[in-house]
Amino acid sequence: MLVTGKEILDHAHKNKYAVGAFNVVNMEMLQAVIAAAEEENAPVFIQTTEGALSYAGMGYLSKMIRYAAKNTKVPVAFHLDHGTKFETAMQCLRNGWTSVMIDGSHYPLEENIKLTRAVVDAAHACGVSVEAELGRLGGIEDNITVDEKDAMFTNPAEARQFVDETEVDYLAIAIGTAHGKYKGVPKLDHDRLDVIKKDLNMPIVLHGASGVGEDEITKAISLGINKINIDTDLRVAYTDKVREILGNDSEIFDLRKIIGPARINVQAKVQEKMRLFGASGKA
Ligand code: TD4
Ligand code: ZN
Ligand code: CA
Repeated sequence: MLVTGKEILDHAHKNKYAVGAFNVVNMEMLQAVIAAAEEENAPVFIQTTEGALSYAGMGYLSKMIRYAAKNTKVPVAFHLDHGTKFETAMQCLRNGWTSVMIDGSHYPLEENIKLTRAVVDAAHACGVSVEAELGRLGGIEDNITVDEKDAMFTNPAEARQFVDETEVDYLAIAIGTAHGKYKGVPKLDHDRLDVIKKDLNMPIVLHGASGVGEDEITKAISLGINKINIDTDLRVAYTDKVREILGNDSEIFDLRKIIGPARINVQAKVQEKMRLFGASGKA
C-alpha cells in the first residue's frame, strides 16, 4: 500500500516506535526490503538519494518502487533522501514519490528555512510529505568539547523556529551520528533529543544509524525518534554475501546465484532492524 510519509510517522509518533527507512539502488535491494516488511508486518520507508537516481535513473526507480508499494499490504512511503536541490524535489513530486527530504543543513539557518519552505509549499499542494534537516551530521569523538558539540548539533531553539516557519512534517536532527562506518563507538546526545522532542512534539528522524549500538538506538526511540535511516548496514549485508560466494567458487557466473543470496541476506538484516525499532506488527 503506497502511503505518504506523514501517515506512517504520525502513527509512529503517537505510538512511540520508529520506522526503518532503507536506501535502495536496484531491484534486489527493493525486493529484500519489501519481503522483510511483509514478513514483519511492518510499515516502511523505501528511499532513494540523488546518487541512486543518477545511477539507476528516475524512471526505473520510480516505476519499480511504486509497483512494489502498490502490490503489498504493508504501508510503504516512497521517499527522496537528502534532496539537495529544489529541482530534484519537484521532479519527485511529478514522478510519484510520497515523501521528499530537502537537505539545506549546510546552509545558514535563514537560507535553510527559505529553501525548505519553498519545497513544503509545493509538496503539500501535491499531498506529499516533507522532511528537512537542521544541524550537521559527523559523529562525536570522545574528546569533543561542549562548544564543538553546540556548533554541530541541532540547537533546540533554532529547531522550534525552523519548524514554525517551514511547517515541515518531520525533522532530522544531529545528535552524534554520521553517515557510513564509524571509527570509534558513537555516543548520542540523548539529552538534546529529549529537549527537542518535548518542545516540537512531532516525528523526529535519525540519520546515519548503521553502526550505532542497539542500546543507543532503543534509548533514542524511547525519547522520540520515529524514522531511522539505514544504508551502510544493508550495503555490507549485500556485498559480504557476494564476496563470500565469489570467494567460494571462482567459476560461478550465473548472476542469480550471486545476487539472489545477497537479497536474502539483506532481507534478514532489514527484519533485524524492524524488530529493534519496534515497527514489527505495526502495519
Ligand atoms: O541518509 N542516509 C543514507 C545516505 C545514503 C548515501 O547515499 P549516496 O551514496 O547515494 O549519496 C542515512 O542516514 C544512512 O546512514 P548509514 O550510516 O546507515 O549509511
Ligand atoms: Zn542521511
Ligand atoms: Ca553510520
